[in-house]
Amino acid sequence: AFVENLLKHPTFLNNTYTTKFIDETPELFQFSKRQDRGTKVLTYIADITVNGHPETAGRAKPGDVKLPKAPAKRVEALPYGSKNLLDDKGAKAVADWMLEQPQLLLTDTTMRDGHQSLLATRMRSVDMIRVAPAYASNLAGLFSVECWGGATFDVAYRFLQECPWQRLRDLRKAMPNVLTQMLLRASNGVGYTNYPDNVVREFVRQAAETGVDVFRVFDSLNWVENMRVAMDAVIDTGRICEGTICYTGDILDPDRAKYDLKYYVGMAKELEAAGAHILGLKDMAGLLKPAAAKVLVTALKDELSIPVHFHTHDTSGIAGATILAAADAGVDAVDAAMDAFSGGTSQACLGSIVEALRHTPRDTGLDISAIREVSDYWEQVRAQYVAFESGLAAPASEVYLHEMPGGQFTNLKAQARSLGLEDRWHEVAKTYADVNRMFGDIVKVTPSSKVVGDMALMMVSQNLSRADVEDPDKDVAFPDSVVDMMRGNLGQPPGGFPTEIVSKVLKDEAPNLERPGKHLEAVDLEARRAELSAELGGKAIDDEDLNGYLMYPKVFLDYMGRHRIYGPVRSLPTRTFFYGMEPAEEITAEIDPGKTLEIRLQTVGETGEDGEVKVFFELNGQPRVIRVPNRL
Ligand code: BTN
Ligand code: 3PY
Ligand code: ZN
Repeated sequence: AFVENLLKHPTFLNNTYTTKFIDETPELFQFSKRQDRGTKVLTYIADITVNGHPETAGRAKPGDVKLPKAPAKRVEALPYGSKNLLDDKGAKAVADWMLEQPQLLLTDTTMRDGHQSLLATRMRSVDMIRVAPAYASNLAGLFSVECWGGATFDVAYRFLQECPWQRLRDLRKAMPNVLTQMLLRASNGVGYTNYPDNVVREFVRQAAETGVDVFRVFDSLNWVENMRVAMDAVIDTGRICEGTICYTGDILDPDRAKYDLKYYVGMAKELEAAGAHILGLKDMAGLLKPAAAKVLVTALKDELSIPVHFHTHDTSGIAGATILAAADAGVDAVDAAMDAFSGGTSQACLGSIVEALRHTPRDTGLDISAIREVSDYWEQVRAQYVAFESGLAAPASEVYLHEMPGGQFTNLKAQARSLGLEDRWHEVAKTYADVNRMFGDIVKVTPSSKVVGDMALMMVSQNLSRADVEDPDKDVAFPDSVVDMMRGNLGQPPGGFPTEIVSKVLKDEAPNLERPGKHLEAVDLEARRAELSAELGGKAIDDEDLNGYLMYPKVFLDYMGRHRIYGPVRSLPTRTFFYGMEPAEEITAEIDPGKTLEIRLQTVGETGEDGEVKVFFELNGQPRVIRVPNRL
């Protein structure tokens, strides 16, 4: 019936549809017969096999990759890990333990920032869950595994057609002894805008319940005032609150005095006083240089009584040196990515840090052969995602000019490409730096980094210079996100935004200088649950789905609409998800624990008069024919 609705739809008949057609055309979903999950998954495979996946069209294709094989468990009984300590003794005890350890503690970022920074966040849950038992058994000495939050939440719904909560639940179950970690944008949740306080609290409560142990909480303008709601909510759950400074500028550069040592130490003390169990030092662009790290970490260790956890990116190629300098200065924990997901806009190489520190006082104690095995697994995983590789071919000192976060770099480059500005990339980078100065030299991290990026792209595409934008006699149409930020809807940077740019953007409108959440009315959660239930034809709505809807109403509904047609496609192998199947190929997909679909593609028929293709499968040994429109 779906296909009938589709084929009769005027947009479809006129050939004016796009890949968003299904999302934007709810009446297609009005059919009575509910299909079983096997049929839905076959419909998805048939559609991708015939039409391709819109996200991989025209991109590099993986070679003949096999299903990645995870390393075997080296021990049967799971070693006592950081998560066991949290469960037994609580968050404060974990922080105290961190301070007592001589070894440098490590967080593996592969499952969050690693792929966010190298593969536009496109890693699918199955590729993570398959290797999680090897982490629990062979790498239980890790401090934590960063595997949730940041951009992974909306990308899961939006592009991977899967539920981010289910990913978290499955990972937690497969790694019961190691801390899971997420990145939380304070009042911006895992979104790009400030949410009402009760939405932020409810989101944190649910994230803790489903499986997050360590919450790295930051604000995109470093405004501690705007972090308290999220931090308090984390502390209330009994989980670990990592109150985080975002590092920008250069503390050793007298010309960047706004963000000097005193500024960072002051902010760190505010976060400690606000109840942070750990101080996060988040160098999202990789600007902290080795000599500056020595000064900053030494000062933080002197002034604070909580542990310090350092995060950086290797865009410049020098992150390893910075990490070793931080380790020398006594930093308690650092982030790194497994070798195959390290370097460039991602984190520094985990295995190499382990080796560099071996036989030194900060020896991590991790087993390098276990790391190599896991990295070999990640290498096979990465090969499946070549369509999303878009990073740096070589380290780039240009990062000290533009100061773009590693997690934004590839995205902005892709946006530039789609606007036809790819060969003007260095101009975009330079303009990004100009915009930063024009906005008063702000912290650039999601969502403020997106605002700066939007402005830079607008200026380059319209050939506007900073002087043009600042010219009081010149009319400039600012991007919505710029207007929103100048209104104060992301909060205030240190010292506020320059009045000239605020009045140019807002004209006579007065900005709000108070905490944005103060003016947002609490959301009636049960009313929203009822509204969502009605949207989905009376379906019962659990708290996870409600939280997805509260964060991203349209993205969530689009996901649910596609889920009704395509079913549990998260269980498909990655190659199948992005490229469909070849004739005579066989795959399996575990749609529930113990319930596995055995799928064989027999053959793809010719396109009929009606524009439809018959795709012939065997599903668990039974022949099945699926009809899909040929949209090519
Ligand atoms: C997107 O770009 O809309 C997300 C990727 C998922 C799209 C799948 S591909 C086959 C099917 N047809 C659609 O219109 N959407 C889904
Ligand atoms: C995010 O918020 O997604 C980031 O990675 C910021 O660095
Ligand atoms: Zn990062």
